[in-house]
Amino acid sequence: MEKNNILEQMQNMTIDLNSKALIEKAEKDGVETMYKRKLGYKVQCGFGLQGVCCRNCGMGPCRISAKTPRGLCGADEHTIVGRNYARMCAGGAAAHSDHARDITHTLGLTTPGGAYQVAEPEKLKEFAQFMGVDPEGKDIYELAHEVSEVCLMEFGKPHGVSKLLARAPKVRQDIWKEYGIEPRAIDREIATVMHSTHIGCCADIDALVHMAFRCSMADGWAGSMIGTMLSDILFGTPKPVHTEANLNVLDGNNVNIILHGHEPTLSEMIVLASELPEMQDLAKEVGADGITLSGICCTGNELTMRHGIKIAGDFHQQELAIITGAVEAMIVDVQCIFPALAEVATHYHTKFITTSPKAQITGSTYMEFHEETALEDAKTIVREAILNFKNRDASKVMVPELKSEAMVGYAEEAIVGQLNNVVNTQIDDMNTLKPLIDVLASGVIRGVVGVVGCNNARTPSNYNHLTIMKELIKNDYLVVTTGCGASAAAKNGLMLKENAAKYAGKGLATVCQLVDIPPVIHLGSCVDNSRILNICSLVANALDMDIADLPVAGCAPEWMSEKAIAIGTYVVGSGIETFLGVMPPVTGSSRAVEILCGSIKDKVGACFHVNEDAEALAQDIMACIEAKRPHFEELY
Ligand code: CUV
Ligand code: SF4
Repeated sequence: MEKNNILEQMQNMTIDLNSKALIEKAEKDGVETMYKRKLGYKVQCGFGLQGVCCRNCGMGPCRISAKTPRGLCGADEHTIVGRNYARMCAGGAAAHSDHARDITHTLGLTTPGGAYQVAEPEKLKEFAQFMGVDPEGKDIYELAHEVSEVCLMEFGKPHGVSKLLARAPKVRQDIWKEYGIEPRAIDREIATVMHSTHIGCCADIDALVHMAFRCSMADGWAGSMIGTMLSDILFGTPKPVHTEANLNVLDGNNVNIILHGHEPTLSEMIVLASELPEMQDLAKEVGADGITLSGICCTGNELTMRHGIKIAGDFHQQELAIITGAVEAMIVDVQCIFPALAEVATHYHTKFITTSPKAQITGSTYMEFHEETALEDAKTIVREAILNFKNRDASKVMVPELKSEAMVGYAEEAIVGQLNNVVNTQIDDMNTLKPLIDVLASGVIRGVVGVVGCNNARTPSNYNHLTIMKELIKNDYLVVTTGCGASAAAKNGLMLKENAAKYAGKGLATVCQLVDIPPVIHLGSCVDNSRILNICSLVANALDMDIADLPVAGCAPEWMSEKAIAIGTYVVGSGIETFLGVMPPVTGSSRAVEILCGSIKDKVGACFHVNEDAEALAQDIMACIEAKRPHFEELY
């Protein structure tokens, strides 16, 4: 292949202009990126793509084809696809929930004046009450510790189902009861899936899908919901705040520290540490003007939501960030971290610092972080980053030109409150929710779509996200977003009220101007998809409807992680039609496709819809919501 041709092919795999520039720099610097590796994967394994490869026992791997329609144990394509799908859900639920578990333990470590404190005492009291802990007459830290214990029980309690299901409308809870997908303890659902997908256990596609749903429900309606709630209590409920996004946020004269991964327990401490005068002084001593923190992936989302910390980039830009040559340290904890960062970092001065025993990576600098010694650990890590500034090689630095401004930080309270022109209201009554409901019912806003999730190398980075978001807002659908979808929107000016007139339809643009919201609303990280469940529940409760009656939809245009599959599954389970821009590995089983994209609707009131053509997918979403509107208007 000719050199230019290779470069062009790689650049065509993203629509981000900064990324294109850095892909070219990577070629010059002789650094391999995901885009280069993708070229080597011209043909991907057809069995894997269809989900019909099983290696659940040592007699395999077995692969289903016309000649070999059954594995050695006799498992057919439906069993194998079903087991693989259920295991993806379990993997995703485990990741989100284990993150939530750490946050929950952290709540137990809070002390007045300590590294971790209770930032939202009122929210804590309210939540305590909900969880059955009486806040009356208790010291706030005593209460925090008690709530921590009660929440920890949600992971392993021997009896009963998730307490958080009670947030959903009663009709919805009945649907779950009827189908039997009320999740029990989080760990139990995950273990049950692992057990049932072991060789010689479950071999019925309906039962496997059922199990996958119950496990995913434990993610959405327990793990993620606890994660979000306790993160707000610990670090503050996000409020609208200005930020900037894309790799130009790296500052040529500052020590650049990028935080990448997921758990705010680490990143919040890095923020605290880097703001200390001693660290600022140290930065000056080594010849920098100061310290610039920025984020990648969901850690970036958490930080920008709560502090306006700039978004360096998304999942597909993690290698490119180091390739700018301007990053002193990439500090990571868990999830969505390319092991490739270790190799990329060897070409530059960047320190690639891993911190979690759950995600150690060969070739990284491992500096274990403990919540018990959080601030001290954070200081050690930040110091390491600052001292690395002197090793920066100016001849290797190229910070690309583009960044965009954005307004972020819309928690449930902010979205509802902003529509009601009061920020940080308590969302408790029909009055507060009325403006939101009115604009929906009148059709000024046709519907609300959660466009969320990752970047996937099977589509050009960001292309599906932007195509779908733009089409939706142009047609007066309000978009809420989390995860790397949120980064895509922020990088491209969709999170600015000022751009509403340019991108949004007349109805939506008017609402944006009137109540001061952008047409695409940043709702946080992937665990914050639980905020979407909350908002839907609030609205449905206020109207005495089921979530499935609302003119809303979910969409993951470029999903790639197991977490995303778990999210999609609990969103469907919650009664929200869910649209995927990339086909999950289930096509090898006609039954699995029939159920997931069809008959599951009879059980939960929604199903999956897949279309790998982004324009067409946007049309599908709008058609689906329009079909819901008459019924919604009638009920209203
Ligand atoms: Ni948790 S899961 S690539 S960071 S959204 Fe981004 Fe979001 Fe997917 Fe990962
Ligand atoms: Fe093959 Fe069955 Fe073993 Fe899977 S569980 S690898 S299908 S023998």
